[in-house]
Amino acid sequence: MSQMQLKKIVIAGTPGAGKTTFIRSISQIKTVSTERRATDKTSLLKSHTTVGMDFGKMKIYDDLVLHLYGTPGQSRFNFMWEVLITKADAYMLLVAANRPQEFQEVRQIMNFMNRLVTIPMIVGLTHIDSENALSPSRVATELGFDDPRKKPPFVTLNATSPQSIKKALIALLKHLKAQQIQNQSLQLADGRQNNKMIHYDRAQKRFRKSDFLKTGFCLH
Ligand SMILES: Nc1nc2c(ncn2[C@@H]2O[C@H](COP(=O)(O)OP(=O)(O)OP(=O)(O)O)[C@@H](O)[C@H]2O)c(=O)[nH]1
Ligand SMILES: [Mg+2]
Repeated sequence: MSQMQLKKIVIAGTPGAGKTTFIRSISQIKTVSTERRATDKTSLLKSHTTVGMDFGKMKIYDDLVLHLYGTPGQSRFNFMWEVLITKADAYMLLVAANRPQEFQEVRQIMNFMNRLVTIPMIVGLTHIDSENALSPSRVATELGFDDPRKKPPFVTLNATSPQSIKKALIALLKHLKAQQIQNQSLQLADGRQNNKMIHYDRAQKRFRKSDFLKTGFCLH
């Protein structure tokens, strides 16, 4: 029997990017959340905001479990960003593709994290169904990823859709695995992307193990 692996994944991003919704949509346990009524500019976007953290769990199969931590988006709670990111194996930065006025704040979040940790991260673009959404390449440029070698993977998702969240998590796990292999100076045997449609069992809130074979975390 192989050893159970637990990966701690942080979901970061500006207020309203979709962090709480993401974790609620995908968690297999009742999530822990710390929402309060929004009083400042966040209230223009939505009624409630996270003031502590979100927590959810996702058992991908018996030997791979994800713990998902959502940060508060507001920078006045950045002490929580530090608490969460310093324990994380990887993080996903959610960026609302339709709100370029927040990209400066997004960069500040990245800088904050990068000062504390060097862990794999990917960008998850949300709100791409909005008619004002910028394309992924435009967002990458606006966020300052001019050098393709330094650009993290970009995925698109809708935080209300478990199917799209799953694809985003697969991309993150692949990236994490690739970084681990790179760190060990080994070649990634299969770097091909898995773009197949993925089966999600709504009743059991569970995915097929085979879907995750290509992440490299399933060794048998
Ligand atoms: N149309 C659309 N709505 C989305 C998408 N992703 C998230 N949402 C909605 O956007 C809102 C996001 O709210 P939250 O999940 O509370 O955002 P948050 O990132 O946790 O925000 P804070 O806790 O304030 O930092 C919710 O109403 C979601 O239903 C998307 O891709 N498209
Ligand atoms: Mg939240």
